[in-house]
Amino acid sequence: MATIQEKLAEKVPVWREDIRGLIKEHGSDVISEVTVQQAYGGMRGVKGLVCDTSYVDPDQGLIIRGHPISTLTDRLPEEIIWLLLTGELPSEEERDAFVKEMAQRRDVPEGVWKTLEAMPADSHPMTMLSVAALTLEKDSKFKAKYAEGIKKDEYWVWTLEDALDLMAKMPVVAAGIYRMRYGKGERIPTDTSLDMGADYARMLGLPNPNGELEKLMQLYLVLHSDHEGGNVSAFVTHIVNSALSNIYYAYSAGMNGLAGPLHGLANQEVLKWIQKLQERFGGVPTHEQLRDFTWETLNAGQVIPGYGHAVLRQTDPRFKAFLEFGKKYCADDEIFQIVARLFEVVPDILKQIGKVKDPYPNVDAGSGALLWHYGMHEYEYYTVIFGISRALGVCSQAVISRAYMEPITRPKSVTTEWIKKQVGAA
Ligand code: HAX
Repeated sequence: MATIQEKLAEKVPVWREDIRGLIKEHGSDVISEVTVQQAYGGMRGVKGLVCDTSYVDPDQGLIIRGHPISTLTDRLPEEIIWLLLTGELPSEEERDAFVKEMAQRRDVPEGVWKTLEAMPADSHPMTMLSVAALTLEKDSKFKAKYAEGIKKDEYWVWTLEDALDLMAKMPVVAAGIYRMRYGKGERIPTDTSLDMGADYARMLGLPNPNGELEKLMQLYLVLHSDHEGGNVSAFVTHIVNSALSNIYYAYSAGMNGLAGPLHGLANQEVLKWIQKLQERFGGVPTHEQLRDFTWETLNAGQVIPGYGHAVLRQTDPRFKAFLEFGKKYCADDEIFQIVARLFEVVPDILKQIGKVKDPYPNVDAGSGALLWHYGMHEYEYYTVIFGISRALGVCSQAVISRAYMEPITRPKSVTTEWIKKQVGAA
């Protein structure tokens, strides 16, 4: 049995050699080209980034290290961390030891709580999450080692230490934010005998009938963990860490991107939108009423939250996993029923308007309904859970980038004048 540090110490030199050979043999081969449309269009489809932790197939959805996400839904978040970092699932023995190791890293310094308590009482919970990550920064092991003067080929070792610390602490921080921000009473201390997902569910202090909330949180942390390298939170984390700003700075920056309504805030927007629906029609609307409301939203120039994706072109398998969970545990819940019914109505409408490339639900379309069912009605908080899950992916990506000894990220920008000259435009 190996520890994660030993496993990576074995693999990193092999990966490096492989990439060195690839660059040596094929360094000047072309893998992508950029059109004018792409340069002004959010670089959609431009292949200029490497991410080996996961890949999003337009039709199959998220694939983590070769495993489709639908095959990983019964795994613990710790197993996913191991998979993201090493490319393999842990043995049972490795998993159990790693769960224990991660539990030992959960302590959160008092200064973090004091900082959060000093923030305005109506701060957005995502702002609190980002500030908490920055407050933890003072203890960065990478920063301390860098100041001592370590070699570049060792950067990954200390980035890994920071990454594991951060991933382990953020659920504790997030549960503390929930209780503080919404007046739920004292913080509930961590229980190091539990895995990350179960402990997080317990620290929230919400009803947990038959352990269902624990199961939901384990699933939640797994499903949102990673989504290749080009999404806003992953890309931002990658860029900031490439400047050797440590993982706390980089993750905090990534979370500021996740807080946008076109990215991680969409789960909050979905719930708001569904509640408007409920208010308007009372109870679960008919298919016809849902159709009218969807058109009304579109005609008002707004997007349908939870639908569409920059890469996916089919129903997100993560949405399907939440739908299955809901059918199993809360099929009678009104909000869940609306989510399920919207799935029957919205794709056809989005297909009709023509311009939407992916008319199907993404992960955010279903997650909020389940949280609501288990008593978490503060939907502004939902993105925080996305954020602590996304720590798994973005931090693993940073470790791998340092393992590959990638340089600072610095693509070239050009001016409109330059583009006009280049393409011979008037
Ligand atoms: N409702 C209405 N219109 C939509 C739409 C939706 N759900 N999704 C896309 N469109 C529109 C776009 O606004 C765009 O219109 P304009 O040309 O008039 O600007 C057009 O369809 C083409 O967009 P696209 O190429 O299909 O989509 P993008 O890659 O530009 O954007 C988004 C992808 C996810 C941002 C987009 O689908 C959207 O805004 N969805 C709603 C918000 C949402 O659910 N976000 C969460 C995504 C998952 C995620 O990252 N979670 O963190």
